[in-house]
Amino acid sequence: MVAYTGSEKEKIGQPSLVLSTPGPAVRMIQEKIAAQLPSWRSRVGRLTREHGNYKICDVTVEQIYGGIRGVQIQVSDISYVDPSQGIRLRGYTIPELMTLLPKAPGTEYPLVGGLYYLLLVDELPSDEQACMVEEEWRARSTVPDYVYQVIQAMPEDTHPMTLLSQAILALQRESVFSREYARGIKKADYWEAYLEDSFNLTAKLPAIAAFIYNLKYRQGDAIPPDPAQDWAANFAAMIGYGDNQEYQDFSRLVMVIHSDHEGANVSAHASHLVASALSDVYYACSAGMDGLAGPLHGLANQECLRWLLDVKAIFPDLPNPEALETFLWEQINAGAIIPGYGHAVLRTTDPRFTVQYEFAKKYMPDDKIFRLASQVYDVLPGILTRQGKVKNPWPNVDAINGALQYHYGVTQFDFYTVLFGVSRILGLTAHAVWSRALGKPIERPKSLTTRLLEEMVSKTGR
Ligand code: CMX
Repeated sequence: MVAYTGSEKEKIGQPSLVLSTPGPAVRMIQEKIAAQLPSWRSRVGRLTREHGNYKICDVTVEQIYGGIRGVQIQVSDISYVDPSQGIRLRGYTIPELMTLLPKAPGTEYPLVGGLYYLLLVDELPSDEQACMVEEEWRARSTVPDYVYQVIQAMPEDTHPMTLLSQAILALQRESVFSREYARGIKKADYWEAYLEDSFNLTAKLPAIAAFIYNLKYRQGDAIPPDPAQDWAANFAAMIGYGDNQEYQDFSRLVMVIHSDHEGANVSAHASHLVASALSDVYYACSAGMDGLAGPLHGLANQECLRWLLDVKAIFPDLPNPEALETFLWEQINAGAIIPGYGHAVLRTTDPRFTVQYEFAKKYMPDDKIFRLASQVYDVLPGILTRQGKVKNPWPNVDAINGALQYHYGVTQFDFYTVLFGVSRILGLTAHAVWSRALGKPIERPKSLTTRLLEEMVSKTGR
């Protein structure tokens, strides 16, 4: 039995987490968003009114059967993936964010509260504004006991991503939006309730993730939150890294870089689709996590480390470049998918890979798994390019994350996607708030049958 009990003793059926009045950070963000809304609504209104019939792209049969790849179906003003440059969050590249976001005291790594402010408000926060978000998170961070009980009730071998998704779904009973919607809240105000829910959910994520970690890998040995720490460092502290400044910095880095990757990747799109039905952010984020849990998406980081460890077992003393090249060719020729390489949109090395690579070069240059990951990076893109099948031969964010976690002793690789997920919910919730603020409708594209497609193409004679 786990020692962790949380502190809220409440009766099922009585939502109690909701703050009756928003705290200062939420009020500040509400005001900032409200001030921008007239201009955004008029821009979007003008585009749809005056250019509603403007054709953005054609969709081919190949695209319909091929994962609607490249079809521009979404607008995200929060982030954009430039195929040749990588992600920009509110226009800022990863290196710019690492420089410009307010820093946690005593370190050169950002406060994640500052990033959340930027994602929501579209302006770089001052130190004070970033600290206000952190403070608001602190005030809302208590997780109700029943959420922990849901997690504890699951069989021991349940994947941590399932537990994360279930915990978020369990929290749905706290939804301010669902309660206010039932009371007849005006459509123009939906976003404010979404913002409340978003703060409540994101505030609790570090404690939920730490609970899952401690339950699964530390015999349920809970470590209480450290209110002196910021959101990301507090998470690190709650899984046993309270005295490890380097891991806390890594945690800050991880939470910034995984937060968003524009609006049409699997987790973002799943979450957006669910929220478009006016399901609240808990439903939407749980759905987003279910998509992130797939091996072609967020689970790839756990697969990457598994693969690197397999390679290391074959070459315990690190391979020479020729031996590694021969081995990789054998893998590719046998049809293996090398996790961490390739991307549906990117056509360059993922800057989220690069920033972790630089971190590792600085703090763990001699770590054997990192050196192996680095050797693979030297050789594999050339092989994938020569093989000619892969559209992007370069590493993505997942290629190296596990190697760094492993170095610090977070060796349970099935947990890595949870870390990705906790960060990604920052982006999912920011998107959800803005989708409601701009009054985006329910999504309902159209599906066809193969026979209809055959009839359509037969008319063209080709
Ligand atoms: N190793 C070997 N072959 C690969 C490959 C890789 N890493 N990535 C793609 N290919 C192959 C594909 O299987 C495909 O082969 P077939 O034509 O025989 O089916 C071919 O190359 C073309 O694929 P693509 O168009 O370049 O890639 P997709 O856009 O279809 O898929 C992705 C993109 C990421 C799913 C794919 O590259 C992959 O599976 N990579 C490994 C998993 C991974 O790292 N996922 C994390 C992505 C980041 C994220 O979403 O978080």
